[in-house]
Formats: sequence, structure tokens, C-alpha cells
Amino acid sequence: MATNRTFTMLKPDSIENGNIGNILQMITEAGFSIKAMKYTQLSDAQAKEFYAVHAERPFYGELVEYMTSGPIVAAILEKDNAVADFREMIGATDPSEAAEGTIRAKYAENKGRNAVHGSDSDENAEIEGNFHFTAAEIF
Ligand code: DAT
Ligand code: MG
Repeated sequence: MATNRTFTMLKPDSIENGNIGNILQMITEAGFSIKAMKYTQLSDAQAKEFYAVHAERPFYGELVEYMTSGPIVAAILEKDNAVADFREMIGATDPSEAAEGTIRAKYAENKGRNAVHGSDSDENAEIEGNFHFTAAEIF
């Protein structure tokens, strides 16, 4: 069966706002299976490395500060067409532009505190999953 994986983080606003259960329910009801999962807090160095592609952007410092401000839930998800289907399910980066019914439309506060991360390609899903999980933590 053709299937593939994506990587997600439920960001600190999702934890602060009590939305871990709601978001995980949306994810599993959409047919994603959980291959790995961890409740953790990113260090400054981890957040800087994870978001290194945005290092030159004006919001980088704010992004790193925010992503280290509290715990996150990191997970590897599996489903056919996982990367594209998950991006569709999370909605646009800015929740005011996110389609109705998407995770960000329902739960994000603003463009920075936007509830969830979703990988943007199969290649990045692999890199990001391996950044957070060892082989023994992936089922
Ligand atoms: P996405 O998370 O939709 O893939 P991205 O990769 O362009 O968006 O940016 C990564 C994160 O950086 C995003 O989820 C929130 C933050 N961010 C992006 N643009 C921003 C902006 N203009 N102001 C503040 N934070 C921003
Ligand atoms: Mg992105």
C-alpha cells in the first residue's frame, strides 16, 4: 500500500489553551495514524536549528522565543498523501486566512501562535521526524 509520513508539532498555544485532545482527535479522525509522539519543550538551540530555514526572516527571533516558551507535542503521522493532506487540514499560516474547519481556523490565535506545525515536503517530513525521534521511538 502506498503510504507516507508527515511531522507535526502542537505548538505552545495549543497546550496553553487545552487543545491537545481536540487536535489529536481531528488528526486521528482524518485517518492519520501516530507513528511516534513526545511531550517535550524545545531548547533554544533545538528551535533555532529546526527553524534555521527562516533565520534571515524578521520574525525568526520571535518564532524561536515563542516555540521555546512552553511544552509542545511532537509527532510523526502516517497516511496516504500525508504531507499534502495534513497541510490542507491545518490551513493557512495566518488563521484569519485559514479555511473553515481547519485546525488553524478553529484553534490558532494569530500568525505566530498558530496552533500546529506541518511539514511542507516528504523530504522535510523525514528530516524533521528524525530531528525529534530516534529509530527506536518510531513505531
Ligand atoms: P507554516 O507554519 O504555515 O509552514 P512558515 O513555514 O512560512 O509557515 O513559517 C513558519 C512559522 O513561522 C509559522 O508557522 C509561524 C511563524 N511565522 C511565519 N510568518 C510569520 C510572520 N509574518 N509573523 C510572525 N510569525 C510568522
Ligand atoms: Mg513551514
